Amino acid sequence: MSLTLYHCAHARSLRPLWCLEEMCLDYELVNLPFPPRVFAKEYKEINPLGTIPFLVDGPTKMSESSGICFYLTEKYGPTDLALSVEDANYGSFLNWLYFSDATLTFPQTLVLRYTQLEPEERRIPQVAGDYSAWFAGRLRHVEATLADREFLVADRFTIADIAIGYALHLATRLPPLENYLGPHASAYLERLRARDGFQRALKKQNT
Ligand SMILES: N[C@@H](CCC(=O)N[C@@H](CS)C(=O)NCC(=O)O)C(=O)O
Repeated sequence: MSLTLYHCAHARSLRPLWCLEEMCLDYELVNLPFPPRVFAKEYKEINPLGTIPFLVDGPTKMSESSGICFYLTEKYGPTDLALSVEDANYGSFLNWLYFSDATLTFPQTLVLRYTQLEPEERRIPQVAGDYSAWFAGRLRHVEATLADREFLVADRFTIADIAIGYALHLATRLPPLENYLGPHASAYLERLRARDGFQRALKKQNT
């Protein structure tokens, strides 16, 4: 096995980094400045998209954070971090994995871009406001789900919690969204952040 993960501190690559730590796999971590497209131009020779994460596993190359977590559990499991297709919660498990980036992190990215990343003259408060409201609406589904459970599916910690937990972590780091989490989501995020695997992942970052 020869796994290499390209990462920027607190970016979406934290999902696979956290997963690698929870699974205690051997891997090489390459920490990059953000955005690598600007500050590590040579990175485009490795990942032409210029985005992170990027996982290299022999001939396998992947650029989707939740998809990489799924790949790691399938390829290097069995592990309790994943559910099998026979599990009654399998559909829900997959739905949370896709929901994490397509529905939660997508609006967060627009808020980040139009409040912080763009130069002052290109910032657009209306975009930030509209997509903050979008995020708040989608977050209600997470808050309601966590009202009666500790983890999202199957009464145990899985990569669905890594994928969704990262979006909650990012929200607390984005000023327009930092106070958006309800009491259940906030308590859940604190439980996730207390995990050894998450703490080890944070220590591997360049901050
Ligand atoms: N859907 C992808 C999105 C990857 C992505 O856009 N990553 C962002 C950082 S969180 C990035 O690399 N942005 C820098 C850029 O676009 O130049 C995923 O889930 O990993």
